[in-house]
Amino acid sequence: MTLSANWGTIATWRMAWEGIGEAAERLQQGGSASDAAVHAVKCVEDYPFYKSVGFGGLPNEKGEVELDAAFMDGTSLALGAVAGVRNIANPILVAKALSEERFNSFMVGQGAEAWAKDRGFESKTMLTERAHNHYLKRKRETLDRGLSPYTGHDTVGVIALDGQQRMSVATSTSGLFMKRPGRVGDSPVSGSGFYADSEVGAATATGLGEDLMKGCISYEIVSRMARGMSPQQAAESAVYDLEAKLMARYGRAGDLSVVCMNNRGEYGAATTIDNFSFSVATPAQPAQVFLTAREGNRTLIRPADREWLDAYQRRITAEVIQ
Ligand code: SD4
Repeated sequence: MTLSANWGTIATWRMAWEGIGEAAERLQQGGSASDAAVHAVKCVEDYPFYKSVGFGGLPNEKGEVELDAAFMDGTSLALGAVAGVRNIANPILVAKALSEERFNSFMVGQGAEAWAKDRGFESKTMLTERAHNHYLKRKRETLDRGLSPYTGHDTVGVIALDGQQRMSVATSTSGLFMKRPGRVGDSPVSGSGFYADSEVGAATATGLGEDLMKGCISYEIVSRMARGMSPQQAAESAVYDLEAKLMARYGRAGDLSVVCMNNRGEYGAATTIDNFSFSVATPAQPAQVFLTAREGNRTLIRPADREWLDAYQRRITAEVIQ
């Protein structure tokens, strides 16, 4: 998809739609890419009905919410990340603050929590009653029906391009549902869950972190754009090449989904699954949700219609029946 734009923002999943809308307003008014990306992710972290990011995120197998987040400034290449943090209201704000540190910019667990507390970042109990009910229900279903606890995923990754051609990317997730305590996926790992280089573009991923990390997928997409591919070509070729390589060499491949944007505001998306959605805003296009469909080694993209959007809202706010 080609659009000329002097600013733009794209994010994984429908859940980023509202945040992308607010980020677009900031970008339109001359705001920076880093502010826009962080703000959009914070909106998702704060919304209790998104069960895979921030407040309301699903817990690990012991019933505790452990969160990962990262931020990268594509101009200075500064990056900050946290992994496995508990009881922090906005992991993305801590990641952004860590990106301003020369050393110790990727912190995990208790060390990260203590640093955040010292710096005055808000503490909050991140497990909601709703997320706890989901956990109990899924735990029982998993035991009763032998379902994989690891299916289902939704990391938010937001890319922003500002009017000064600066790019940033921000991610946040509660990680794989029912993960082991201490497990970390791709989302806070540079080059895997995210990468940004303002001279080229940025990419961010969602899916099975264990497999996304095997291909450093976000760095790979940015490299392919640097070598002259359009964002859509870079996204599709990187995702399907990685899937093929995993099948040939590892014997299986988990879900792999990505979005990317170059520094002209052209964007792309690719996925190995059927129900991947993403959100975009550019000067030519108010915040809009798109749905994808895989066809061979192509990812087809169409706008989400009102019916789909309404059904989504009903689904995510529906009562969790135990
Ligand atoms: C992870 N990639 O922790 C994350 C999970 C995810 O969409 O994307 N969910 O592996």
